[in-house]
Amino acid sequence: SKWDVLAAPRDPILAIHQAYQQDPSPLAVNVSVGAYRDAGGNVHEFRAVRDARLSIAASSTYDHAYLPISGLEHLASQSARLIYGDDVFESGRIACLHTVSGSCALRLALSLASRVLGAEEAHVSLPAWPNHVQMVPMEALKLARYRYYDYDRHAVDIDGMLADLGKAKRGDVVLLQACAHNPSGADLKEREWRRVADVVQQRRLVPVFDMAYQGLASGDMEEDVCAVRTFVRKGINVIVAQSFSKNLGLYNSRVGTVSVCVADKVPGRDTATNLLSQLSWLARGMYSSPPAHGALIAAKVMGDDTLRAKWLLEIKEVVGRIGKMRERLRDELERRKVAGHWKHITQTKGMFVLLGLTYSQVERMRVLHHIYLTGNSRINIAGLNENNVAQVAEAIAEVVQN
Ligand code: PLP
Ligand code: TYF
Repeated sequence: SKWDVLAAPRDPILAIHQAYQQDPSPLAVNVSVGAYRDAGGNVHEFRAVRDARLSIAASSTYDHAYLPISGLEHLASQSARLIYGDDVFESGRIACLHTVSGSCALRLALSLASRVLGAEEAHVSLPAWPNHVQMVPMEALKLARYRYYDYDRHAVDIDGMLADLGKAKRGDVVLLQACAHNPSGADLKEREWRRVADVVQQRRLVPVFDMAYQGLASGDMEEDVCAVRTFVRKGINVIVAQSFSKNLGLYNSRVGTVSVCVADKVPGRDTATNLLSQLSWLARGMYSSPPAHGALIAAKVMGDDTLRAKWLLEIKEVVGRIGKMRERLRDELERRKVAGHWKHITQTKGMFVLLGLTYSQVERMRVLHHIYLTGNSRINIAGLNENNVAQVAEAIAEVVQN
């Protein structure tokens, strides 16, 4: 019978996270799913988020009515300012919609490109976040891959990337991660982004930026958005999917935005408003309207000078701890003289690094050492702390030698 279906493929990252949760060993270490953990190993609540959450909870009234399809306006405008800067925001060339986190923002970005802009193919980095690969055909786009990470050099393959994008067809989507590339942690330098922007402009591609880690690469919000702003300054129309899961630690509240910035204003036409209505129409068919609670918290943090300053300071602390753990891990491996390349652990950015282990070494890490990393040997650096970093290094040493 048609109801007798096979199981769907599992999410390769969340499946490892689940396996960790089922491991009773006190030695088990979770470096799989990309959530920021503090020095004590707990998923972290930002102090500014806590303040905003408590102040909202203390109010004697609470509006449970639906948000509009486009979500919380105050969240959307704060997000657009964070991405494009105040000047571009005030120029009236931006459509920004509050969405159900970065995932729905991405889905809407692809949907707009496919259904409204008529794109037929989407180019995704090699390697990529698995959801990129899954979403593209779901929005009726053909999947193409461009070279991104060179596993031998442990760095971005900029020449391969430019060569592959140079073959894209006019109107194709190119999906770019703005900073802290998942899974490699390897980002382009500003001058490399300018070269990519040249190709995108020449070939009239539709750039979709996935920005799930703004602030968490360099510790600075502006620096981490330089790719998007490079494109905008060049006069390229861009679509941006923004997530607040990581940089506000609001994972299960599902807060994000999708925005479009158009370079030219057509006289007599309000293109930004029309784009917002197209995005709203797509969101209506997908989930109607987004949830409010996390967005109220996020908008309060970003819109209040004191809370915002507190937040930006804490982002720097978070990035500082990640940087320190990158140094600690590299140091522990080099001290043990483990064969392999470990320099890139401190040269890459954000939460992730690809260790360069084989699939069977990763399996041995899991089965023998209770260390849960994804099959491509990606570890979440933020899952490391002083209590487990030596244990992880020791396990890597063992699997490399055996
Ligand atoms: N894009 C990338 C590369 C991610 O790592 C994530 C993180 O989960 C997302 C998008 C979207 O996340 P969310 O839907 O939690 O905002
Ligand atoms: O890559 C990660 O670990 C994060 C979290 O389906 C995540 O982006 C992983 C898988 C997934 C949703 C989020």
